[in-house]
Amino acid sequence: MEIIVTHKNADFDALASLVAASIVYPEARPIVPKTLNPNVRAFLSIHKDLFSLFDRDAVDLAEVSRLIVVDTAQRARVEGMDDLLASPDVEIHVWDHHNHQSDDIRAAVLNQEKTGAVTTLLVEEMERKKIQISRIYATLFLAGIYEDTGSLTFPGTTARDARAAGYLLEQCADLNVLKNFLRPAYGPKQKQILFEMLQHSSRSTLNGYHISINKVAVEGHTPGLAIVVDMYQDIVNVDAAFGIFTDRDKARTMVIGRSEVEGLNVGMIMRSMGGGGHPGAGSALLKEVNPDAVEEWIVELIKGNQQASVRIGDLMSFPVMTVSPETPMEEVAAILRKTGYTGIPVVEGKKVAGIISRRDFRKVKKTSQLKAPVKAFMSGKVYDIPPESSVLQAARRMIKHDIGRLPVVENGDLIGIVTRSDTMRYFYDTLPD
Ligand SMILES: [Mn+2]
Repeated sequence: MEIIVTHKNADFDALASLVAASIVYPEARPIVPKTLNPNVRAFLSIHKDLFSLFDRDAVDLAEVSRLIVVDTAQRARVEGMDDLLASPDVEIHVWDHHNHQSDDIRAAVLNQEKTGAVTTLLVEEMERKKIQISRIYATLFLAGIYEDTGSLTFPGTTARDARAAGYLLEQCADLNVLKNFLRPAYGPKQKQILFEMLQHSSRSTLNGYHISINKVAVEGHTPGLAIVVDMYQDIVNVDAAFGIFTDRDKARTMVIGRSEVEGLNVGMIMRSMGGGGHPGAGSALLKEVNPDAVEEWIVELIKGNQQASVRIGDLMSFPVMTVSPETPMEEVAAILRKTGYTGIPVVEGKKVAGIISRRDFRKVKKTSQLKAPVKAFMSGKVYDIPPESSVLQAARRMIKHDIGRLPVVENGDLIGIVTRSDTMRYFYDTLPD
């Protein structure tokens, strides 16, 4: 007998790949894990009979000669299969997209690729084998791809995921069904927490911003708190809102913040507390803390105006590699090649006279022109930025003028340079989940 298994706490990618594998391996029985994510459980409560899934108790593991594992390659994530995973008589096939160092399932056949969702690999396989996919199956597979790729927006998304999603839409995957099940968990528990927050809501003004900080007791793992804080901020209508969610039994406190104003960087505040995020949203998980102390800590961090301390002057690189207007183009080319920079300022004394970038080399038509001074090819129109501007201002400036770097100028003198990747690194600090 052949069986298909996936990891515990199955998400949509796990369930979708489990079902997809049962099509690719028509003899194999897909086994539903005992633990499922809430939205997957909700989906299965309506759809379970459509997919001929098996409970583990319904199969005799002693009969199994081939084990197909999807969406993980780690033994610890697969429940109740230790004997099979260890048995030399069982042929193991793995379909996965994670590639962890701790992968320890020894597979006779390993299909492991760095796609956003593992369902993508199985959909490709079905397409290759020209297997028809019905509308309900296409919907489930698309849910798998969308969940693991954040509807194709997460950085780990690949072109293959998008292509597979396109193929499933051609097979009439139903986006209305998806919308209902993929919606992040906002259920009675979350509603209750929001209600409690609203009952005790208070507003204060700090550094000119309207702030609301709310402390709530929660029990056990509570997903969807970020959405609750989002809705809370909307309703109380403040510049920034913070939720301090404490689980007393586990001595754990989750802090979630949300800000709508540029001057109040929640990501910075959360980083100071050991968490992370971006300017508009962030979170931190704290152990053994008193919620009142956490509230004071947040107030202190806002008062200390942490976010205001991040100015372009802090982010810029210096000293700046520059050339003079008389530098020959070939020398500039050599510098760009050596440093990997895409452009450098041209200066006279400390004043920026222009910028020369790789793009400007397109104006060079004859080799002899490489002997000419850079001033003949540089762009004289320079967009610069003062050191006290915010990162967002710098990013907007670069986007508006389609340039990759801004000289930082103070009292007319060049003091540094800031690039698009500097601002990107600042904004795209990872959000913990
Ligand atoms: Mn996955």
